[in-house]
Amino acid sequence: MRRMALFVVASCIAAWRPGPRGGAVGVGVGVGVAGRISMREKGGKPPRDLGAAVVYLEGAGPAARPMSVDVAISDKEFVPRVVVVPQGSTVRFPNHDPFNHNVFSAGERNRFDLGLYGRGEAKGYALTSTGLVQVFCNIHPRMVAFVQVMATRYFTQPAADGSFALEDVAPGRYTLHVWHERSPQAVQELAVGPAGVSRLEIQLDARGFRWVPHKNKLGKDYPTDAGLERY
Ligand SMILES: [Cu+2]
Repeated sequence: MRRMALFVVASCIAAWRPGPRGGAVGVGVGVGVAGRISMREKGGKPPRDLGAAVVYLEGAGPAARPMSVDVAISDKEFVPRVVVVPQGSTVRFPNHDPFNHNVFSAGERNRFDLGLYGRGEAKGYALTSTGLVQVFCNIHPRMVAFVQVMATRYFTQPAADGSFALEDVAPGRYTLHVWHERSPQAVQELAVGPAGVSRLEIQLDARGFRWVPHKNKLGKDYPTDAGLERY
């Protein structure tokens, strides 16, 4: 019974969400924006992680409901390595390793330090500012995760083959961004007409990528023996 009531409420919200300029936009007005990304790799190798890109439209649009997302820590890796969430969402980092981690982010916005915690524990943080959040561990310098925090619901991640589709986009003018950890960001103006947009082709380029060490949570270099981490 309760589920039914929730469904009705959700339907009403979906039918009359605010439009980009504050007016009401009915269901069925939104259109699709679809395409495919590709990436040039060093040595002409085939791209290996197109699904870790983030595709989004910058511009007016309705916000998505904040959510709670888990990024697991397993075998000294964040899994998944890249997530995209609506503004106000909470990201939790459950530790599955039999030793401690110290998850932190040292950016200007969404700065946090979850402190040391061990196996079976999970700590999280609510991301109130939009933009890219780089998440590190203060003990293990190779651990990195990326959280893209979005102002509107016009975002997605591609399938493994690079294809992507945004649904129910209000016609208008936007800036399309395609972000990937190993490529300069692709940015282009995008006019979305009443028929939507299909067959966008966006090329990324990872050939110039190289790993750059980052600082620890105190802004210092990691110890030079951090590669031989002891737990
Ligand atoms: Cu760690």
